[in-house]
Amino acid sequence: MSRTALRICPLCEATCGLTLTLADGAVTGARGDREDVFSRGFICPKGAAFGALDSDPDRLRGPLVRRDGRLREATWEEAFAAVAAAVPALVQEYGAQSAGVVLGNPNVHTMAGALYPPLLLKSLGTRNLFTASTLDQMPKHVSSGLLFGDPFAIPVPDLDRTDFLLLLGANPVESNGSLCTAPDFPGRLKALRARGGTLVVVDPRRTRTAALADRHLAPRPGSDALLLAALAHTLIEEKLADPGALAEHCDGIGELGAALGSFTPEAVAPACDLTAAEIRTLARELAVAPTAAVYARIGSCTVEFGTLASWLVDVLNILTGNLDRPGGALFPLSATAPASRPAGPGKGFALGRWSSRVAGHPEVKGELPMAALAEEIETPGDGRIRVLLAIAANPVLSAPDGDRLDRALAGLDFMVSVDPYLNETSRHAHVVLPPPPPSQSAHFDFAFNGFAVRNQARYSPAALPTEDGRMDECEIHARLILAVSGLHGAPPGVVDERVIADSLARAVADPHSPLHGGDPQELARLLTGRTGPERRLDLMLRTGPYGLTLDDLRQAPHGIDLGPLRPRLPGVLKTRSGRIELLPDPIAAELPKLRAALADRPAALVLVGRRHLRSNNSWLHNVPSLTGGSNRCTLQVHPQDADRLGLVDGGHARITADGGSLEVPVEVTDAIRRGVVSLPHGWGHDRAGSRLSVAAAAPGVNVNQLLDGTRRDRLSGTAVLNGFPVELTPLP
Ligand SMILES: Nc1nc2c(c(=O)[nH]1)N[C@H]1C(S)=C(S)[C@@H](COP(=O)(O)OP(=O)(O)OC[C@H]3O[C@@H](n4cnc5c(=O)[nH]c(N)nc54)[C@H](O)[C@@H]3O)O[C@H]1N2
Ligand SMILES: Nc1nc2c(c(=O)[nH]1)N[C@H]1C(S)=C(S)[C@@H](COP(=O)(O)OP(=O)(O)OC[C@H]3O[C@@H](n4cnc5c(=O)[nH]c(N)nc54)[C@H](O)[C@@H]3O)O[C@H]1N2
Ligand code: SF4
Ligand SMILES: [Mo]
Repeated sequence: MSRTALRICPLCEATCGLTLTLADGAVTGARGDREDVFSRGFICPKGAAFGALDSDPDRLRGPLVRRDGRLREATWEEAFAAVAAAVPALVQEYGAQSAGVVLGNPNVHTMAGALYPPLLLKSLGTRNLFTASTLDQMPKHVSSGLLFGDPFAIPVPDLDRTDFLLLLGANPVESNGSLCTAPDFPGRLKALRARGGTLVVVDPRRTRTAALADRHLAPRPGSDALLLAALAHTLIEEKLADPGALAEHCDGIGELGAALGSFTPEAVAPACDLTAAEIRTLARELAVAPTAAVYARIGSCTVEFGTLASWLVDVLNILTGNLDRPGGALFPLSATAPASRPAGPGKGFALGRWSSRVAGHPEVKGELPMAALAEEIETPGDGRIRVLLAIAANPVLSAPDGDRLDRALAGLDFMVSVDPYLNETSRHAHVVLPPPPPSQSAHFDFAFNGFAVRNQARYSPAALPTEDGRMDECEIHARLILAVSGLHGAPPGVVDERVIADSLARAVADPHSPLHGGDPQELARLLTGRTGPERRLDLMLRTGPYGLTLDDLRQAPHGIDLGPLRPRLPGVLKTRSGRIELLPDPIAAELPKLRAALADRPAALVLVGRRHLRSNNSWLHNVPSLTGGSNRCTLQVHPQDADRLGLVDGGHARITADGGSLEVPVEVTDAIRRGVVSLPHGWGHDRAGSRLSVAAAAPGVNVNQLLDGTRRDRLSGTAVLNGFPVELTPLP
């Protein structure tokens, strides 16, 4: 007998609703849920492979504990007892800073990852937090923090209503979008063109997204900040800037012209390898479009001037009057956002409140750069990281210089991995705690609803019961928190009940909360969830801006549509001035470095990454239906570069950069511009002790081995992963 169940897909930021077919306690099929209020039936090959991924035989079924140097199967009780025996004692002996926490990307795709890491950090009392953000979007958090006072106030392009979309360094036809949650991104781009709108794509590769565009510009990688500065300059110089009603919310508009003075199209054109005329035309088009949105992602973030580029994106949206208006770029409002408060001055956003121990890297949003993790483990002295908790993180492949990190992890006194796979990183753990497959967990998108192109709320209860011998990931996190806090053995529910009690105490005392003046105990009894995390979700919904409850979501299994994005200024602002701070000091201080970069001689050959529709960072190469075909770890080279360097399609090359060298198969293609090569990340599955049988058969190479981690976006600590110089030599 088969039945169906609905499940929001956790594999990318599009959050599509899936209809799973279930038989004999397993997922036998997945299709798009046509009634889903947001995704309306859209699905991609990864979502369609949900069943195969869910039942991957290499997924760990139970915990592993290291004994006599080897990881062996153990009971959950033994696993948490091992954590409880090791971590509090080490922290007691060496201090709170001897513990480090690494949070990887899938934490934004699980309820556990949203609800528990803040509590874990608080229990440990450490400042050594490293996350995928400093390999990704941290520049955007910093620019939003500085502009709007809130690092999470990230405007998203109003895809469904805009007349003009300028998209830089993103390939949503393959990635399905990022910091812009939009199921069927490709369909929405086609709809934009069908309604007479314009799409301009800026990417050194002719991607599938670029193929949909009215115009594709292929500048030199790393030059987006210059291009965007020249666009802003042109708007000001040609008197095309018209912030309209935004002007009353902005400080610093007047100073912007002088700050960007030297970035004329003529000055930046050689560095970008575009013509000044192309840049001026683009600025004029942006200015005259009835509505327009500028949107930039990975290719503009993980570069040397990532924060400046991220800032300039919003500067352009402001100068053209498009920020916070329909058809422009708006701030979403998720159902679990804290209740809004009256506009006015806020706490602001500070950088560098503390620094890393070894190299003195400034803290950003409470984090240290992932690229500094290895040195913090290796370098002797007080506060050296001896204990590491890695949750849904595979930095050995995702971060610069994986070999060094690999050695560093091997030297830890104690390491815990919360991960379904024994892979390049978790193989170093002393205890591995595997979450169940996604069919056995409930789902709510705490993170992505805040970046969605339409306000909506959807909840998926677990499609299948937790299999015998498995533990829900929320319970794993709760027990881990208890084990590191010396409370091993306490019922995991106490973790949630404490959060609920604290949140209720705050809510009833907060005059802006819908629960103001209530009785906390009474309110706690009202919460309807069957589990701790469900009760916490219920509470967040009740205190949220739409006053929803978990029951409301349960009664609407295809989701609740909360309407198109609406203007939210000045309510979102939390700067000290209570206004948009258009030219914040840290940005102004960085601009001379961008100006100086104009004089740099560009490298002859630089490398950029790429994503494939059937991949997902470092962990989807173990599903047979998602591997093979065009999803390969090849080095893409332009035909003219191949000729010049003596490389042939299907041949091999040695590629060398700061961090090391690799042997790679060459793919000659004119879909990449001259002077640029591309290698995808997340490969290199050939390390002993991993259990990834499919991935190991076609391991690929780890592109991040080409980096030593010293190239960074200074303001955000984000690693440069795109546009770094490489050298190529043919191999026989
Ligand atoms: N060169 C280069 N490097 C890059 C990038 C690039 O573009 N180029 N991109 C960067 C970006 S944007 C990111 S976000 C990072 C991502 O890098 P990471 O943060 O390392 O994330 P992933 O590789 O997605 O997966 C990490 C781990 O999560 C585990 N996992 C999967 N599902 C679950 C789950 O439900 N629960 C738990 N607990 N674990 C789970 C996987 O087995 C894997 O071990 O890589 C970065 N690295
Ligand atoms: N299929 C699939 N989907 C994914 C992922 C995945 O691994 N696979 N990963 C997920 C994650 S963690 C993230 S963060 C998102 C990322 O989502 P996107 O930001 O859309 O990432 P990419 O598809 O890597 O597209 C980045 C583009 O930037 C271009 N680029 C490189 N350098 C530069 C530059 O200097 N300037 C400009 N203008 N362009 C440049 C590259 O050629 C590439 O086409 O995707 C998510 N979705
Ligand atoms: S686009 Fe993303 S969310 Fe949608 S089915 Fe594919 S992987 Fe899942
Ligand atoms: Mo990412």
